[in-house]
Amino acid sequence: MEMSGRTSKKQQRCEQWSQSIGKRRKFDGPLDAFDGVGRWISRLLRRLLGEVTAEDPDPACWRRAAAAARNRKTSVDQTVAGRHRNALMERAVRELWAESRDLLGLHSPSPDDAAASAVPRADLPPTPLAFLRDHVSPGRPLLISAAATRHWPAATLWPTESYLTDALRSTAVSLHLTPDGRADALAPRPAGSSSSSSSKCFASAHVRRVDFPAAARLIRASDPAAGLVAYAQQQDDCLRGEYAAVAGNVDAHVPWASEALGCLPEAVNLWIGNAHSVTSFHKDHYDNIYAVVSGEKHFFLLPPTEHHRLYIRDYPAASYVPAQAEQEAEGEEQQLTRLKLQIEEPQRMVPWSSVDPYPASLEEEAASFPLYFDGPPPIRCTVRAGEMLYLPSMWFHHVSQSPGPNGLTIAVNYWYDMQFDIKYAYFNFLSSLEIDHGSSNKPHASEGDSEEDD
Ligand SMILES: O=C(O)CCC(=O)C(=O)O
Repeated sequence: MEMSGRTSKKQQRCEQWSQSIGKRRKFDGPLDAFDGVGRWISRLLRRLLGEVTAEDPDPACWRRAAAAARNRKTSVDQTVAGRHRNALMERAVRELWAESRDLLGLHSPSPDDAAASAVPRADLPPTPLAFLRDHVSPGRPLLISAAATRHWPAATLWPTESYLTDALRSTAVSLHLTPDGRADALAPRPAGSSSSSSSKCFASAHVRRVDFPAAARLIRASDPAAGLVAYAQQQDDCLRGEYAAVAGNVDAHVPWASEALGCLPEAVNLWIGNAHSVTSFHKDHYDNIYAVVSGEKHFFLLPPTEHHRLYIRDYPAASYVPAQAEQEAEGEEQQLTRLKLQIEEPQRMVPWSSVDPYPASLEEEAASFPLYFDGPPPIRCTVRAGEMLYLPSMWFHHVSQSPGPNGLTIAVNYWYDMQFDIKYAYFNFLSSLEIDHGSSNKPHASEGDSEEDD
């Protein structure tokens, strides 16, 4: 997803891996056979296109509207015919949101039960067949209780104050630094930067290699009030790379998921942060098994069918850099205090979700992005220490966290290559449909699935 640091790595991997799709899989047949959501989307899209065609004014009216728009140098969609078409599109897509949630059985819990989630919960890990049938094939999340990781040595070792610091005493790790805990997220464009109409940019963290004990200290002390938030979140299979010394404390893969998906994970990542690190809305081309070891992770989820609600637009890429030239040697933590944002040169654009679910001004954000704020609430799911979330590929997620007793939130996730099947094609087609809901909702040139994920 980072288009600078993080996303470009994922993007490269995705390109390489997508070339090898199909070589390792055992279960291509059954996945297609259970592809209920894909078929449902196809049915809805056919209906939607049928309605738009059937209810459009006659072709002569369309031609007149298009000519009038050309003469006035406005878009066809600003004409009466265009607005009529947009209204139909929006109505049909809103129906799709409701019907796909219904199809997946993701019903909002009672508002009286603040802790409840629409995500189905299992006390024990599923069998591979049940996981494939009930979750992977329909693309339906699953939360699995602490029984899933109770046998991991990490479950007891990592939440302590000192185990990781001792085990990784002389290990340099990649630390992602931002002033406010929002890496790979939109930020106000730095003053003086030119050549883009957007007032925002896509900001990537400043990445430093730091000895783990110093990294843990910086993470615990992270605070936007002090202008520095550190998050260890290198997404390049880092548990088996930088953190290899402690990789044996967790399962090398998730056996029931590997069996169901017909492959081993492509990447196993470690995430260590405190309450100030937030991951903005995005999606990934992976089936994700996300296990929390210490603290809690709070997910906001939107199914891929709700693509339009996130207003994915192109933003110029920017990176945080030290405000003054760094003099310290690698491994030292002093002077890591001030960062400034710089637009990347040569400029490149990153397609990213425009929506911040916790904006400074809710009124302003809701007026700019009504499809998100007026639509069904995102599906909330808190994953507690010991629990595992299955997050199907292409689901949008926004993640915040609460630390455990050691002052850290620690999680491991297993990314499995997704199946680039007919559902993928349907979602791409859906995302290419334009809903012109006010000026904030104009699709960007590269809309489709080249996108913010990886
Ligand atoms: O834990 C986080 O901060 C983000 C996790 C995430 O985006 C992922 O697993 O894909």
